Amino acid sequence: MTTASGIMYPQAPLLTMLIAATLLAGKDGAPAPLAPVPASRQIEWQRTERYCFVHFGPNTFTGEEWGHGTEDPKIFNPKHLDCDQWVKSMKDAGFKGVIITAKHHDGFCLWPSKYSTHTVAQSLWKGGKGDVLKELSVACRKAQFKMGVYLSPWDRNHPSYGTAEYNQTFAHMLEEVLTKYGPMFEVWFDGANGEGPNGKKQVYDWPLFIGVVRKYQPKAVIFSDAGPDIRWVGNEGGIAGETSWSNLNRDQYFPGTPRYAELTEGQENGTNWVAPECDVSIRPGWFWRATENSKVKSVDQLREIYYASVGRNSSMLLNVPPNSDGLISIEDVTRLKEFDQSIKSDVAHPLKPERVEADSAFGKDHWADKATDGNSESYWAAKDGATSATLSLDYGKTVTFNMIVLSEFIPLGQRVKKFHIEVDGGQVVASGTTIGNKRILRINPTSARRVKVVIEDSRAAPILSEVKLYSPDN
Ligand code: FUL
Repeated sequence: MTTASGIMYPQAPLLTMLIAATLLAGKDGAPAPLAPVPASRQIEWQRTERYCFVHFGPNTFTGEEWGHGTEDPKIFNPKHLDCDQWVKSMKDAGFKGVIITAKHHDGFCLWPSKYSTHTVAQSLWKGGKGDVLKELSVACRKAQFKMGVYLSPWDRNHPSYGTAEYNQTFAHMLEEVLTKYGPMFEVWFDGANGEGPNGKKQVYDWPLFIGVVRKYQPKAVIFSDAGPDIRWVGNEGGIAGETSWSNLNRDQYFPGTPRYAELTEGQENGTNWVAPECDVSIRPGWFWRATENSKVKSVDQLREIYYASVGRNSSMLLNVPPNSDGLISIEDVTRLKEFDQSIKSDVAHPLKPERVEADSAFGKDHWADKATDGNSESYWAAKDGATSATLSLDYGKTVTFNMIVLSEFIPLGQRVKKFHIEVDGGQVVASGTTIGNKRILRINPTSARRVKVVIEDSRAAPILSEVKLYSPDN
């Protein structure tokens, strides 16, 4: 399919998507999917929820954010590099994967690429025999941790940048990265497109690049401002929209789009499934600097980001940049752990309802209790044709809660447009627009015996796989 911007995105055939959704939906005659629906790689990615970014390279040694590409590669020398330490710090804090800047805008390759003379092979590190991607991939495999790569198309070093030849070079580099280091869960394409060493800008061959990823890593999701699989959220603060659609009119955007503000909310009737990802750094900069060791984000800041990303139908991609020794600094390691403990304590006391009822259901296999059975593959579906519905929870006694987690069953499409939560006597304690993969609502501690989830408006019959309330204490 050729888009308005001239980019061609290979599309999953509609029939395949429908079959996949139907298989996932159960045996008893399930509700029909509502397009667009996610591909299996997108569903898998959405469940990853939070994972880390690693910005690492010559900038780690110069203090630059955007290296010029003229840096002496010898400056890259992380003498104590320990990828096991990175992975352990992240995994111990509940993160599920890591995406590394294999090549940032300065063009320096963290692996010994055959297609560049600006790589680890020209550095002093390990006498030019080192390979950061190799070390990270071994550490990830050992820890069963997901790995992804960031590869900047913009290259301020490569002599062929700005010519058609560069597109081939970039495709070869991609091929190296995607064939030598095991499975990748995500490939991250930066939208920045500046001049190369010859003063020229590149016209990128996106169909070529996307084709290489699909060929060698078909299970990886591809990120850019415009997908094709997942999109930038439109800011680098880690904040998704209060309204957050996975649906996007993808053909209207391209990497580097000036209309990036529209990416925050997506579009209710968007043509493609391209959910938002929230990238944000734990420090002021993307790369490590000694002067920013005291500026690591607080637990409260990280909590706000988590609830505004994972809690709003997005994912949290938290950048934790290694220092010039090649280690994640103690300040960051400690903060990651504190953050994890903090969000885990928020969900330490789930409440179990005694009875669950709905004003309608699609059939007995999709009755109301499927929304509270703790199984994300089962779901409550309102009757066909309903665009509003109510789920009523009775806890049998007065309970106190301060958090509500709602999930739609996304394989059948994102549907809910408007909802509220009310308690005994009809008092509304929370309200919102979209739900999507996960919507987390934090409220002041509220006591009630009965709680209603009222879906006021929906694109098609509402389908919820999870409704869960949490108590602030035992
Ligand atoms: C931006 C880049 O220009 C920044 O340096 C950083 O890598 C960020 C994640 O994406 O577009």
